[in-house]
Amino acid sequence: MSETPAASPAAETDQQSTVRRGAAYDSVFLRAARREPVPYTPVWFMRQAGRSLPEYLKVREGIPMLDSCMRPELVKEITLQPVRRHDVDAAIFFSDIVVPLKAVGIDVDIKPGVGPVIADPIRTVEDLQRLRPLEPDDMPYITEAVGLLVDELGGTPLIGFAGAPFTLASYLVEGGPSKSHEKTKAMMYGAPELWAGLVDRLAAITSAFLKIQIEAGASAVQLFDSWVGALAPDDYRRSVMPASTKVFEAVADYGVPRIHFGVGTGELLGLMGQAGADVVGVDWRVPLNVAADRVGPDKGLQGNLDPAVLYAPTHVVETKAREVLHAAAALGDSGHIFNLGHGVMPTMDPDALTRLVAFVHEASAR
Ligand code: 1CP
Repeated sequence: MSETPAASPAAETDQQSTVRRGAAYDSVFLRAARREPVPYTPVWFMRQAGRSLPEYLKVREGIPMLDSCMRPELVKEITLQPVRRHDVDAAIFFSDIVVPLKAVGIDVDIKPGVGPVIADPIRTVEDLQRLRPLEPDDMPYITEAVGLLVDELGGTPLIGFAGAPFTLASYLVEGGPSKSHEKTKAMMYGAPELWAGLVDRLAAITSAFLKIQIEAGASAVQLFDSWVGALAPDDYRRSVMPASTKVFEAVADYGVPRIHFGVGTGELLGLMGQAGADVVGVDWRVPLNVAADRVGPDKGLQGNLDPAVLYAPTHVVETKAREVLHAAAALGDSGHIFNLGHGVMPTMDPDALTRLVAFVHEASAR
């Protein structure tokens, strides 16, 4: 990380922002995402900023989750914590997929131990009218936090992110976390026009959220479609993929790598490869050499150690991590970003993650 003092984001010119974005351009993470040769495999962890770290629990004490996302200095500190601790190759911006929904006026709260809860779910054409477009001025705190972070991170890239239309729609329609997504699917199957209107509005909100982060200096973005694995391929292709493709197209001109992730997506990997991302995230159920065949040529892959492996002894973690690296050799010399198959769990030992980063760097050195 750079020692340079943070410049005031308000005083920043477009040119400075371009220069600052440039600082991470040759980082191992961005090179791998562009499928350029790398000296070792880069690694970061989904949900690396958060509940597994005692220093996170300390700074969050007494501050509700969504309030914390609106405090730039706090967002900066939480985003940097795992970078300092684990020596990961990228920072993921500390926020949440529902933050832009709150910014457009949806009554959403993140309840501890539950997740996002929506006071008035969206289930009718009238409800849909409440989902207005997201304007850059709706989120000055995001622009400020990204600016502070990019100054501090120097050559370490910052990954911006957003929720994909299907996963956001699930929270909005169900009213909270759901295992079966039955109300969401009922709308998708039973009211296709309403559904199309919903995912279209969400695609616009998500595109705007990603643009805000990229324009402030994020040098890669990840679209989280965490729950899309609940769909059959034909339904995904018909009812969801066009909205996700709109998001990737909306940010294509910035030239920053676009990562696309979901859980349980083994049967969807081919379509996700076509949806428009540069890198496809894979959970632990499909070995990366098989995923490479399904996703198709010219795409990077991210993943895919089973997060639960981290609870096993170190030598087992290393054996399993080596298997992931071995499977990724199918991609050739580049194009693999090491990650877990899903997020860091709250009870995980942070030291096991630090050891894993060092191991991946060492075992993959070329
Ligand atoms: O009180 C707390 O500490 C709240 C826990 C928490 C945290 C740390 C939530 C609530 N969100 C976050 C931060 C967060 N969420 C990040 C930050 C950066 C990082 O990864 O380190 C990111 C990228 C997200 C994205 C997110 N939020 C996703 C997609 C990623 C994934 O894990 O699949 C999803 C599905 C959410 C919704 C959400 N927010 C919070 C929870 C507990 C959930 C999941 C609830 C559910 O099971 O449906």
